[in-house]
Amino acid sequence: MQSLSDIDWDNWRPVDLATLLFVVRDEQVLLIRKKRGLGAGKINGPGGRLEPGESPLDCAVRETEEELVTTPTSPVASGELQFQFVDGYSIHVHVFRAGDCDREPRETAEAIPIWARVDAVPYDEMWADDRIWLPLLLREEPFHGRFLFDDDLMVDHEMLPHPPRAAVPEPTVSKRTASERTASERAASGRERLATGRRGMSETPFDSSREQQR
Ligand code: 6OG
Repeated sequence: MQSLSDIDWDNWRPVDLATLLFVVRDEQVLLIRKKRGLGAGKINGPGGRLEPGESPLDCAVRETEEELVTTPTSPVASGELQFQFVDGYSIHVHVFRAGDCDREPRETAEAIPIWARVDAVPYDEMWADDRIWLPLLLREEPFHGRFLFDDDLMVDHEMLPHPPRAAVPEPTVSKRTASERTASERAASGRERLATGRRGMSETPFDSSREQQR
């Protein structure tokens, strides 16, 4: 697996579903120095993996409360990120944005809060993909990105032309082969399957020994 084109995105199933949430207020964005979990040591937004039966929005709010002891105000969906790692792990991240939070964020066992100016985001200390899509979130533009990582190294990336949206019924699609379908139809049906949130259904083998680190 060397590039995104090696991946069958129509049948891609993430091992994990997760969230990120960014409070943007007064030309500043609320970030965290993450103390544990996937990406420990890096700067990121608050967020984490969905619990069984939990919606992405509920997860984003819960994780922000757990990590920073503050509740985001009226979060809205901003974009989606699909990450494939070459070792077989994969994670689909729903990203939210909020205009405020109800009290000043506090350090916890999981995270240290950092308010960064929107024109001085510390990308050098963040995952490599962030500098591609976080500017879109800050400009309130929807986004949908796909990324291939080898550990911390971003091997390939692609921003799709259309933001994810609810899949529309495709009554005629089943009569055609996949190659006859348009790219947007294929993308929409893939998103529909992702929206069902089937966890642990990766097409590629997942090395569970790595899960400890994650
Ligand atoms: P926990 O281990 O905290 O859930 N995450 C990523 N975030 C960015 N910006 N880039 C990536 O590139 C990421 N991969 C994972 C999503 C994992 C958290 O880490 C985020 C979740 O908030 C590879 O339970």
